[in-house]
Amino acid sequence: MATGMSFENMFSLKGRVALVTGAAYGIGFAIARAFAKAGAKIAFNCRGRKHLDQALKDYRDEGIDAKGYIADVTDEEQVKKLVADIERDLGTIDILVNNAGIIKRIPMTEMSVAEFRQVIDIDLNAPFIVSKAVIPGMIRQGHGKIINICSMMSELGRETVSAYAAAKGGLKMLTRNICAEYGGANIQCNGIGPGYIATPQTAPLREIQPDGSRHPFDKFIISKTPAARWGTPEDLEGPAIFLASDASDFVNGHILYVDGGILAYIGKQP
Ligand code: NAP
Ligand code: GCO
Repeated sequence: MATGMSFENMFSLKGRVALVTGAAYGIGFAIARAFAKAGAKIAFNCRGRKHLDQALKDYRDEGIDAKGYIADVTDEEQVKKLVADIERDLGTIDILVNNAGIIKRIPMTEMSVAEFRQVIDIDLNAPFIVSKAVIPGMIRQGHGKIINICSMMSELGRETVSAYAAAKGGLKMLTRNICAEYGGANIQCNGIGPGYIATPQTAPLREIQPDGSRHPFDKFIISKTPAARWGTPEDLEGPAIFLASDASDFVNGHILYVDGGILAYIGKQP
């Protein structure tokens, strides 16, 4: 409980074991790096050797001794092994960030069922699988923090992202349900809903056009965002540390939108 703690201890993650899924690059990497700066021991996974080796080098370059594992978060057996390996190498997981995710931008009537299922599998089923594997250890040790990376699409729809919106809307409710089911075990499960963040996932929306002009979607996002810019992965560091630390011990089942104001804004008047 944070009451009476010094400011530094309140936000410190010293000695905590954190698993950030899909943290070889992008938002996951920035969150893991921030946790390491706050004192946490970092574990991350990704799907292939090439990304793993590059990420281990990137963490080392930042002075972070992260442990990296190859594991697909949609595969329950691989996830069980991942959690067991982390417990062996670092100890019981104190903080889980369900960050791994994909998007497919395809109009709904053109999207195959297999494509829809793949997005749901990675963006919604996997946070269930990983949380399920980690919660028993958190119960045994008497505390735990789970952060689910949600989206603007946990609240809003748009053309071409039906599967992603369905998954991220579901993830918001999985977050609330984990809070409801395990809050009594001193587990806090919250979400972060990033706005439009400049990462590989959104690179196609920011591509410079053949005539040298900016992508129309890029201009659209700037006009929809009161902060008038894209977010950066670093914008998520403070909110993630807050939700991983003792400072948020009575915050549970909440989605913290970190969106430069998008959800507060109806859009520019004509
Ligand atoms: P990104 O740059 O595409 O990174 C996604 C990460 O997820 C990659 O490291 C990828 O690893 C990993 N991953 C995907 N499927 C996986 C699987 N089955 N098993 C293990 N790892 C897997 O995306 P990002 O923009 O950083 O997004 C991170 C999270 O934030 C996602 O959940 C995304 O939906 C969410 N988000 C992003 C934005 C944004 O504007 N960028 C906004 C809101 C929410 P591999 O190397 O194995 O492919
Ligand atoms: C899209 C984007 C979004 C963002 C993010 C918004 O195509 O609309 O990729 O879905 O990545 O999730 O919060």
